[in-house]
Amino acid sequence: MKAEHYVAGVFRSDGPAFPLVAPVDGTELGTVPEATREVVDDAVAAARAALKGGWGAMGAEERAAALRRVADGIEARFEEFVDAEVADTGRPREFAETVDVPRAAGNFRAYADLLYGRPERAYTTRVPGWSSGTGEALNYTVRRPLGVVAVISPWNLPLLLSTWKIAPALACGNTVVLKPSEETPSTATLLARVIDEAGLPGGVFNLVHGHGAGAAGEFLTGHGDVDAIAFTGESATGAAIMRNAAGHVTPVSFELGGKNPALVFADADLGAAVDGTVRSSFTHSGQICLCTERVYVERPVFEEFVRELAARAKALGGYGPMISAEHRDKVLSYYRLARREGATVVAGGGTPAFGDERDNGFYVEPTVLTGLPETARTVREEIFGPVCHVAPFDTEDEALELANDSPYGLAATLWTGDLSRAHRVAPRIETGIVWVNCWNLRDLRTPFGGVKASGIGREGGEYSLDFFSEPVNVCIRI
Ligand code: NAD
Ligand code: 6OD
Repeated sequence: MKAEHYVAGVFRSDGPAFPLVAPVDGTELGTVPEATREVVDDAVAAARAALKGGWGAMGAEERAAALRRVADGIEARFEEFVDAEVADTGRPREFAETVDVPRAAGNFRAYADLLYGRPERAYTTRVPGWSSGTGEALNYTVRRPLGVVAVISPWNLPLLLSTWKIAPALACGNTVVLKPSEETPSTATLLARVIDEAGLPGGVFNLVHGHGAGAAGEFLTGHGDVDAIAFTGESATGAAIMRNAAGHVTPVSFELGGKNPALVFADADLGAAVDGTVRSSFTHSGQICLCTERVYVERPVFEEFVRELAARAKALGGYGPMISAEHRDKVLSYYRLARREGATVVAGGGTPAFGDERDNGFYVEPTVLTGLPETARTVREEIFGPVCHVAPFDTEDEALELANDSPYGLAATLWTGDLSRAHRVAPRIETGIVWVNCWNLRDLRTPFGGVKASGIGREGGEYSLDFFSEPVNVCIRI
């Protein structure tokens, strides 16, 4: 898969090239062109021209039909998308087949449906004046596109997360410039092909490749002609983007990092809680923002839970690598830090030896830790690898205090057989999402996002449409 920029409906590969490395075995997959400031300027100008050219004014039905053609196009190239996502990320093929690619098509269909079925969410009132003497007025609200939207996406779910923003942005009539992660450019390039084939006018969707700080990401998010920024990635990157965007007061929607807690009560189905925690801590080798890194277990079942979880972690096979050598080294540095901080390593804690080419890849072992104080950096900082720390608690209040004692607030998982407890505890957890007796069960219409350092705003269904469009009040004096 050759990574290319896509600007004003034209594929190009200008800019210096950098290597794309396969995380499974460290080999070079190809090269990626690094967008210069000129390429970024061209992309933003093309997006602006396409906006003026009528995309924003197009009828909802035609825009929805265009989004559906993109969804169909993704499905028509299903295997190519799977191959590209597997090559760039090293994830198990089944994950790309069942999550990444179907969800990407689903993202376009979901927003086509919402758009098509949605009359303008208009607040219309005809009322006597707000205060005496102002007379009667008719107030109504129209929603218009924000304009040119910059989408900056991470490497962990490259296609799923970029389409999660591109689809609603386009649905609302905006034009888009996407900068995917430099680690995972391939499915973005394929998406540009699909969008081209789907006949969207040139400039409606643009793609620029390259790095973030001091490069394409920074050029784009600091650009004076960008009207909004939708970003998913680390909290520290979000802060840098915010500083950069402040110069033009560009609005932002942020999905950021997490240090997600799971609470396991003694009244839970313990088998289900262990199964669920294996999924929530180790899926995609912990490289999903929703993954659990802190597990709190009620004391009577603590020992049994740890024993079972450790056994399952040790037996895990077929897992994928970390995205890069750099990220593997970061995760391993936390494994060493955990030991220095006094952790008991009950499973994993190092790198696996496969005896084949994977030994040149960027793998780390699924790891279960216990025995750390809540002040330990290992318990407080996002690691973004296949690792969780398990600690006991005695009361519901203590469990809540532990869960909420974090700078992050993205997602929590609650395991209990007591319905009243579920309803009592869930709203008191300071995260944007609480899953009860499940994990990552997604409905694309629900609000998705984090509180505290985990994000700003919500995506999903109407929530995305709210961010990607601007309400305008029209007041007519009668
Ligand atoms: P990252 O922040 O390093 O990079 C994300 C994107 O930002 C990349 O495209 C990168 O090139 C770009 N970027 C980096 N510095 C930039 C800058 N100064 N200006 C503009 N762009 C810049 O994140 P990552 O390592 O790719 O992804 C992992 C992180 O993303 C984790 O922290 C994870 O929790 C978070 N994440 C959050 C969610 C969520 O929904 N809350 C989802 C996925 C990932
Ligand atoms: O499922 C989604 O819509 C979503 N935004 C998932 C984010 C996962 C983070 O890594």
